[in-house]
Amino acid sequence: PPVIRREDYTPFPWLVPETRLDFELGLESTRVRSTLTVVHNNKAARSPTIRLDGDGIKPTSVKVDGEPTQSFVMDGDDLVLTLSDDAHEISIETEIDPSANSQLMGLYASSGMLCTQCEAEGFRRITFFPDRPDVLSTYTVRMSGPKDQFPILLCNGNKVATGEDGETHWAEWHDPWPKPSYLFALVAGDLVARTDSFTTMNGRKVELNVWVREGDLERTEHAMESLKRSMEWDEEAFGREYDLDLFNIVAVSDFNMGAMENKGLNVFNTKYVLADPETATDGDYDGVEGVIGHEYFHNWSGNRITCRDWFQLSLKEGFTVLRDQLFSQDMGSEPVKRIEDVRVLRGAQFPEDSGPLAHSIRPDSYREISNFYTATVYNKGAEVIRMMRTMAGEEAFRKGTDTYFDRHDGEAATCEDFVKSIEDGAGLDLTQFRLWYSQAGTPKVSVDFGHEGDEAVLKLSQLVPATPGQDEKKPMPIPLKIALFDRETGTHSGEQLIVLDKASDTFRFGGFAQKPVLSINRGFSAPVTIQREIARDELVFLAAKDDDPFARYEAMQDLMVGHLVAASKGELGDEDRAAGRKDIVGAMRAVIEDEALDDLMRGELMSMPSQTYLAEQMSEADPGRIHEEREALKAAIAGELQDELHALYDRAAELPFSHSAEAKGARKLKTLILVYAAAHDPQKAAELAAHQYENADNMTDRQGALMVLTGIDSAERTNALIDFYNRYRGNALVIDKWFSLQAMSLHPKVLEHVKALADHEDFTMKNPNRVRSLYMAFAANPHGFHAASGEGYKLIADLILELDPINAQTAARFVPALGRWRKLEPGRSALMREQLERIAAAPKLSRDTFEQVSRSLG
Ligand code: BAL
Ligand code: ZN
Repeated sequence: PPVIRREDYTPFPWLVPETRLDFELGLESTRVRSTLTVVHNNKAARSPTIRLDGDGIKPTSVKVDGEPTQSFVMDGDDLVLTLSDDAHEISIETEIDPSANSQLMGLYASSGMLCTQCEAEGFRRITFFPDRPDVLSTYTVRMSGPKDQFPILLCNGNKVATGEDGETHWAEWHDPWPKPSYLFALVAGDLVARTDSFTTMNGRKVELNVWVREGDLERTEHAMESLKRSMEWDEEAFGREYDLDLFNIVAVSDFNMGAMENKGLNVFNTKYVLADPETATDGDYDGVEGVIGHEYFHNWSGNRITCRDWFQLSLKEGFTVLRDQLFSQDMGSEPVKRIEDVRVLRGAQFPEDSGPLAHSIRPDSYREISNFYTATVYNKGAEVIRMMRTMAGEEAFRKGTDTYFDRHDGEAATCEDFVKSIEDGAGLDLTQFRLWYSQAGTPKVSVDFGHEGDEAVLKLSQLVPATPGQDEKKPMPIPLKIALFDRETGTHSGEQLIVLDKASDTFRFGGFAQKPVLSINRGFSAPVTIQREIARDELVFLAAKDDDPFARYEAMQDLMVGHLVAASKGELGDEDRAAGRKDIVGAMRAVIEDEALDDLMRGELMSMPSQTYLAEQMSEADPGRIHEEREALKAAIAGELQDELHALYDRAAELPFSHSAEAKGARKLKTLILVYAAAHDPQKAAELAAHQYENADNMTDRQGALMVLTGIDSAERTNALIDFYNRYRGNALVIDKWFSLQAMSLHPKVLEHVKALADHEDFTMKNPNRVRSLYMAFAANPHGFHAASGEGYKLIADLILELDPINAQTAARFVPALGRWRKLEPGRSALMREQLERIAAAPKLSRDTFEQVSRSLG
């Protein structure tokens, strides 16, 4: 497959002001007639031909200006038409089979309904079109089909006409806002809606619908409330008002992504729409709110202003992730949301940045753009914009975003357009900051903190590591929020923002007769790794006293990370191990006893660093050793703090179910305490967990208990797994949890369990949620995936090979797990690489999987 390069961008030679589509819908056969008005693009070089992208489709008729023509050729999948003048009307007919579309790109069938997914390049599987984001067109769409099969017919924009003809009915939709083809959407099926309305700041009354299968209607309240909150928040926080009279959300159970921001017709994975206390956890509720917000916010950051080309993906995704993060921060606990977001970044993006698939947030080349819907483009993209906000301050940043929206509304813009708008609107100089868009790799900031006379002296240096294709890096501006704590009083005289923009620099702070304690990268102001020698007692101090919740969390994490990394490397003697544990237990006790903390935050402070994060701290990780040490530390904490943890559990268990922060915090603590208990006294923990399971009146408690039970070989485990399955049989989202919990478990036979689950009657390769529920969960379970025999790697490689012809996009998402071979001890490293080579040698790999595997081996 060819490599596509950012530097090769040229504007399309034709404009397509109007697009008319006519669909005769059928599950097995849908006829599509498209009519495009095309005019020469004055901003591009003149061309006698027009290339219309296609993917696996054939034209059954091609007309120019109403006359059948033969003046076209097929070039691979594309249709290239010769045109004699500057303006024409092109009409093309195609016929597609949605029921055969297992890739879930383009128009496909899902449980009897028809729906579409066009981003990034799915529209070309429906009809021939300049399928690139800088070709904006106004769409009018007519669709017709059997009334009984497709009673509901939806498309972008507004419904302008409907009619019936015997058993068939039709609807015509018009979207007044010019859009690229990736934002086109159509849905036809037997659906019901929860309907509500929202009146915008300028008085536009908008009809809101959340469309689902009949039995799911009761689980849509939270989605609707989240939508209304999103609409209101975007007006207040960013001055953005909705721009149509209708906003539709449709939930679909077969979906590659989380959701899709099609103009006026968002299509969602059911996972991010359906929620009730019986079947959805607190995390699921937060997920629904966050994704509903994210897709809604795209209406401005993505739809009104779209991307010039796919290299600019972070323009809409990075910015929209930041917007959804700020929204969720405002709706719930700001510090806890910040910690969660940093955990996602470190868990998914840092490994990407330090591995073979590292790329900058604005990549320079790709073979398959689907492979670049990554944590780097999304989450690091959000962090980069967050840094601008931190440097500008909230008010000036808002002026910057206002400038961006004013200046580029209606355009297909670039990341450079965004940076320039922030620069002009917020009054920042971002010349050097632009390096964050072009350089990959997580910067390492080394900290040398000393004391001279009455000055605290902070020496910082930065290193941006080499990444594939980028050997040499330049220093980038790194905004670091810091505070200097007086050890005696436990206070500081104010947070400061310093910007490290050189390879190394020294910052001096006067007025310190004694060396203060340094709190750095507060709020995670920069997406970097901080490397510093810090005494354990200073970490204990910060873990107890830091007034920045993130920094306090970080101190707790650092305390445990330092201990576990040294222990896993075999660097700790008995005495050091005991001393380290004592400090950790002491800090944990202080957190339990601190009455100023709420339980959501307490839960964060008490959480262990993940196995993946620990592995990332080592150049050659031994997952088996890390697992043992992590379990041993858990057991030690649970043993030392038995009474405190019990008392905490009992206190938490008294709170009745509600969605309040208090009740959510209590639920988080209960399961966390079970996790600790399981490492210390598995049988006792199994009894406690079984009790929590049986008495649960909500999914958070029930799932938490089952999660702990899956790791303990016991009768309680078997009973709960059987009960859970029978209780929720037929509810796909909950059965996904049942698969996941077993695949994530700490049970010694997890590998065998996963193999058996793949043969379960409810398992199917056709549904991405189900595939992910079993195999993504397993690939993220170091305990099973990194089995010393290499069987875990083989299992994932087998999956990739089997899934690739069915759903290439989903298959390719499993490759990064096998790309970590350079960071493993030699035995596992060789076994993992072997599996990548086996995939690479397979005939007929998709472009998606081929690209990921070759980069991973490269
Ligand atoms: N644009 C793809 C799905 C999302 O990021 O919202
Ligand atoms: Zn998005």
